[in-house]
Amino acid sequence: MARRLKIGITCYPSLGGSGVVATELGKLLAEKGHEIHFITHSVPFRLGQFHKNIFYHEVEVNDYYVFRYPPYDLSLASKMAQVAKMHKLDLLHVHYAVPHAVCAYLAKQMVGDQLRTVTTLHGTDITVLAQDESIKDMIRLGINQSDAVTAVSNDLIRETRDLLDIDKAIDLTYNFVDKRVYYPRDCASLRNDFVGKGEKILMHISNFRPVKRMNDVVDIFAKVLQKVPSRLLLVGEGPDLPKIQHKVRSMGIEDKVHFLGKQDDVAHVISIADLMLLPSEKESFGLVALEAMACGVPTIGSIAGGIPELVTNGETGYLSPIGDTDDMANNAIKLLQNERLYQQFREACLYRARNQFCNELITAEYERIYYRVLGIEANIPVPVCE
Ligand code: GMT
Repeated sequence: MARRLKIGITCYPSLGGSGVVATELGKLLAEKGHEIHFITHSVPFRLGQFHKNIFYHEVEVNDYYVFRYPPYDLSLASKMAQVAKMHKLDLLHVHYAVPHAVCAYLAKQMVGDQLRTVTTLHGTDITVLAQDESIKDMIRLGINQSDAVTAVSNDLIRETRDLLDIDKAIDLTYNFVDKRVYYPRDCASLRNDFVGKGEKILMHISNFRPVKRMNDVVDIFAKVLQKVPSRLLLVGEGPDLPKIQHKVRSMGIEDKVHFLGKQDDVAHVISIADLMLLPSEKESFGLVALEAMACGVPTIGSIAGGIPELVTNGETGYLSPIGDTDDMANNAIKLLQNERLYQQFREACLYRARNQFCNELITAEYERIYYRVLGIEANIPVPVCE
């Protein structure tokens, strides 16, 4: 192995795909022998068991009485600098540009140029926040001052360039799944808790934000229900939850829709589904569709952001224009009513997830970027995914 690196990782530890990717990446790097220091406001929710190469540093915010708004960003930057000095970190890898890229830049000012910074753009940090003129220049500064920038799809790279007028090279690093965790689980009894004989399960997992188009999720399901006996399982919580609960009641389908709230054991939950619904307005990648793919569950989704780079239309799922719930419902019905076609899609899902988005492949890509910004020659072979 090339030199063992000391890496600080900052992310939103308790929600969203960016936190999941950052935490899983840290765990995989630690398994490969690198020393990983999570610098976050709480313990990342997917951190799991103790590992000798993983350290956790809590960011404590100073809420001195003159502060109307306790300055989290400054506390984070200070903590990054302290940890970097104390543990002689090689680099800080921050996930989600706002405010983390700027905090890393500040930390570097305090520590010195030898500390390298890598920023991974995940989606709404660009597609939503970079549209806000009041913070746009700050996001651009954070990106331009990073030693390397990565984004989770080609579409996000394009959108970053368009919105922020950035020339800087941006590396593509797709989301990944750990194949030791995401594979089709045997969940017959869990499935039977929700469906009767012959019924199908449609599932949606998200943070119930407007970009997820939860109304479309329910509309697609209601249309499918007219043709195929089925249930809708909604996993997650967020601002649109009350609105959706009301919609489900007003449509009179509340006995067919199950609200499961937040769930940690996503691989088991997904394994009971027949289809994943992802009709988002914006979606830089769609980690949940990849998790579903790895469990052999095709996605019915929208042609939005990076989803088409993940879901191969007509092979591992079907994609329709944003808002076209008729087309999405028809595609779902086609798959659910044709067992042979469904099995083909399932096989294609398993193959694609394992071969294109496996943990070894993407972890090696991140390592290559780390060694490059540090100016260390390292031959990281392209792993063979099996
Ligand atoms: O899905 C979300 O809204 C959460 C968000 C986040 O920042 O955690 O997810 C973003 O990052 C994920 C990991 O890279 C991507 O898979 C999601 O597509 C992306 N979400 C959006 O672009 C809306």
